[in-house]
Amino acid sequence: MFKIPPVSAARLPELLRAMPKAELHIHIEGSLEPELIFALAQRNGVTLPYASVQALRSAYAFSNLQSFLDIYYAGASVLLHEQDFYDMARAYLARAVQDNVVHAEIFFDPQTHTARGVPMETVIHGLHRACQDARAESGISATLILCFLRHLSEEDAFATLEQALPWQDKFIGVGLDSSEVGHPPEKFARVFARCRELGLHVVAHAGEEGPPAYIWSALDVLGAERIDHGVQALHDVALVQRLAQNRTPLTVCPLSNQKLCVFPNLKDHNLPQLLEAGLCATVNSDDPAYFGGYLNDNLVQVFAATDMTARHAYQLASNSFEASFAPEADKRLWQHRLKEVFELFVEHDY
Ligand code: ES4
Ligand code: ZN
Repeated sequence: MFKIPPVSAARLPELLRAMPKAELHIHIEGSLEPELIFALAQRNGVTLPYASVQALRSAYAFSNLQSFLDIYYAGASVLLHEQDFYDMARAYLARAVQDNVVHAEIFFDPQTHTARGVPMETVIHGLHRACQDARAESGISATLILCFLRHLSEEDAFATLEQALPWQDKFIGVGLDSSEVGHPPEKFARVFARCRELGLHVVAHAGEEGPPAYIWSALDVLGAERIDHGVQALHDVALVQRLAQNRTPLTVCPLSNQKLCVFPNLKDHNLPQLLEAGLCATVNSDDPAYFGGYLNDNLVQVFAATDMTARHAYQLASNSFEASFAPEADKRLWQHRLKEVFELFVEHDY
């Protein structure tokens, strides 16, 4: 077992930023900064219901998930051409590299685009090319996960899967996102069964605003290998035991939870308790352009608000690699690099 060196509170933010990490819960459409939204609107001749970058940014005051999703889908309406998807993903990946993210598994919402007449091929090719070019340029490993919108029908999800299958080699799995309450995982039982047959990885948002019962059905009905958010799990002792026993990862997003009022304040976030319960929790940015920060901002702010230490930091980064769908050889290399960075923070008294 690796011995975690004690690190003073003053140096903890530096360590959080420096440690290598994986990002497993990022909606690429949620990385569109207001400046890029306006630039793409102008490039594509799209009219936005906001007069300026400042007017758009000032609309970012959310009371729950739905109030955010309404603005998020409006922002995504500027994406029309392959180059738009490419530019969006390159901007995110460049930002991720600055945060020492060595691996990203990126969600995309094809139905948001195909419903506006954008071909599936345009979406997938733009995003995939960005992942390839970012890797060639900076070494970051980046893969894609196709998400179905749960407020739409299972039939629509099946049609979306069908449209994407010619490019199955360009995404590693499927997820389930959008409005949670009233759209339980069971609604998508058949389409997820088909995805599993196709050999795709399966994840699902559950227990963000919805009850622990949705986490149970994400696991038992959809066969989810990871739960996105999952913070409501702590209300159900048997569920916590199940998640801990199987090391089922939770991709937790502290700033998202704060901005969407899942927790009244960051100091009330249950991340420390999730870790203390032995769960494979990870920290992620969700929709960084909307929630006030990228991955390191999430880490630094949640650590500042709670009483977590270097031990928790190590656990979170290690969990992020364990929870990823990357090849085992890559995971071993990143875990090794993680130890090396922590060793640099050993405090010597000379
Ligand atoms: C999302 Cl925070 C969140 N929850 C559910 N679906 C989403 N899509 C984009 N962000
Ligand atoms: Zn999400």
